Amino acid sequence: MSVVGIDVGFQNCYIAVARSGGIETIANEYSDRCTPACVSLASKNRMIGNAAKSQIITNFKNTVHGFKKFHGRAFDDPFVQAEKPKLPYSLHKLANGNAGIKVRYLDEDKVFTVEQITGMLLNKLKETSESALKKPVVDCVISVPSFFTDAERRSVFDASQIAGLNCLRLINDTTAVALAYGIYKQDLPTPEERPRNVVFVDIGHSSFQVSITAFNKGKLKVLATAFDPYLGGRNFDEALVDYFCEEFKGKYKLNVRDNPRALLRLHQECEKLKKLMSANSSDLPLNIECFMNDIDVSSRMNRGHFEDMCAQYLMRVEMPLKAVLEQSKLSRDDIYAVEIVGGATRIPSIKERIGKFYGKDVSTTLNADEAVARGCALQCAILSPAFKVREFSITDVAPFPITLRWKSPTEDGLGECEVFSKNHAAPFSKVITFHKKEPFDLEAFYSSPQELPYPDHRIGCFSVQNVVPQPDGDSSKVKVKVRVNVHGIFSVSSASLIEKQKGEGEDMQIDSEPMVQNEGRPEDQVRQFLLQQLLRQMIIQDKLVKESNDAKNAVEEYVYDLRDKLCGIYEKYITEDDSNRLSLMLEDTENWLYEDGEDQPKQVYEEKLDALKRLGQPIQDRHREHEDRPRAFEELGKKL
Ligand code: ATP
Ligand code: K
Ligand code: MG
Repeated sequence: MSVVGIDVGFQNCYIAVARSGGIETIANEYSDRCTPACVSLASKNRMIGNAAKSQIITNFKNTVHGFKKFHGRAFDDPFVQAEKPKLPYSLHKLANGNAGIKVRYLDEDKVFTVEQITGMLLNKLKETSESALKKPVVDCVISVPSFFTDAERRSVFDASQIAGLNCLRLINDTTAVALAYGIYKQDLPTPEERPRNVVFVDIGHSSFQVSITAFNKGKLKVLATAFDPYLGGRNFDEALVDYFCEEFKGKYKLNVRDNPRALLRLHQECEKLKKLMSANSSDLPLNIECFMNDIDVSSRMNRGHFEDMCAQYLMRVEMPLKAVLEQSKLSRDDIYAVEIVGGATRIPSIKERIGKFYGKDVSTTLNADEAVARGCALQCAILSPAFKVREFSITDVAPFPITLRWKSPTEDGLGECEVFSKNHAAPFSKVITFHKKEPFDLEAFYSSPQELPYPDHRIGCFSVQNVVPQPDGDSSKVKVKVRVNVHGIFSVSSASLIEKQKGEGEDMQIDSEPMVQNEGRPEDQVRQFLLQQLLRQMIIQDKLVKESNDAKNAVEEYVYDLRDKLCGIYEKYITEDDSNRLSLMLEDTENWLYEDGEDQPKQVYEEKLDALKRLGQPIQDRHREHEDRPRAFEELGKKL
């Protein structure tokens, strides 16, 4: 059984695997350990990851990136609505109100759910890990931002199922990092000693997360988490883009925002410039040739100016740092180290602000890009029975308080209670006892909507059925189990009716069958199955296109190779007439490849190649025979 951890970033994905030698981050077919979170749909196939990223400008309407925050969101959600005009591709309102992604695929207009798009990406990452491990990959652990709500987590989980993965845990980014930090530390305090408290900051492309985690030998406990879900590297890119758009309007009379391709190019160049400025405080050039309307543009920027432009974002760095410290009830002196990960922590003034706030130098002992994936792989190793890894217990938190409200049709027992307080330990189960004579509904919701980065505070409705009064007419005792599970998802998992046993000590449970029905998700399994089938079809289609491309390339290569050799090393082994005839045929084939042979099934190319080889092979054989002869004599000579 394989042990795989996946960090699905807003921009960058990483995969780590556990092998007997330890945890290893693995590279994709481009020898790149980072796979861009990008899916490109085209008229014949799909491209995912690096191949898709190269389509961002050329096929901008159908190349989907920056979709991670659409998980679990309604089309009308204010965040979705604010993103929409900035996206090069279109969003579409789905029948269930969610945001779907509209693209042209196989020459038809198609709408994909975000689960399908992430499913494609996850499936690609699955394939990458399968080719590294040389065996099937099913079990995995996937990271999500710590502030992801129930709806967002369920959506990512659905995506993992579409991808054919069995996600053992959705783990919070900063918790994965904490695990990667702690599991190999030999010098952690014993369980009786005061724990070592470490701050973990992860600032990625789209968001900012921070946690404080307490370590003792063999365990970690997250004390608190805080976040700015809308602050990340991309805000800094956008600030540069805004600035240059404005500048080019005056300087070159260009309306960059009206030209999606130019705007995307500017984005890419600004991101590069931003990264350069992290290493370099001097004046840096920005040059883009043939930018728009055949105009070359150029400008300059330096770190000081950039920081001024981004003052509004830099100001926001402190807030989560402060919030997490307050919630943990620790003082700065209790903090042992501040570990930073995520690409955007490389921005010097961000790093500085973090260090300054906690009054210590930040540590960069973890790999800033790979720590999340490595932590995921470690968690997978711990959960997998097939893998031996040292015992390490992880206690996370539920970042948002959850309240349960109940009502029944006729009884007037309307009530509510907070079942999970802020930063309650998770995963965690609780049993709540009700006294009821009839079925009743439970409504779960996040009880401090102002803290939520997500506009809808409802979690779900659960109905407890089959509740009847006691034979004597009294209320029955109904025990309901509520749970924040290992994925950070809330559920009402079971209910049981307890019958009073007159005179005897213990109550007896008379119905252990779960009677809880979660409203609104009954047809899920069928739907998931159909989506898996659909993905499989797309994979087959991509494979056919790839095979046909490979076969076509083989013909092309053979043509060039043979032509070269006909005027070179093969010249002596073919008559001039035959050579001329063959050359003509090669030329015909080359022309055909650009015309009728542009797009054919694999077989057609294979037949073409066979026909060429029938003519080429005898020449090659004669050549080889001649080459081998002196060597054979030499060998013979040695033996004699
Ligand atoms: P998220 O965690 O929000 O889902 P992600 O995991 O994809 O996003 P990361 O890969 O951690 O994000 O970071 C990517 C961001 O870091 C990008 O905005 C990128 O431009 C930025 N970045 C990377 N290197 C540097 C650098 N040297 N200087 C400044 N920014 C950098
Ligand atoms: K990442
Ligand atoms: Mg990240």
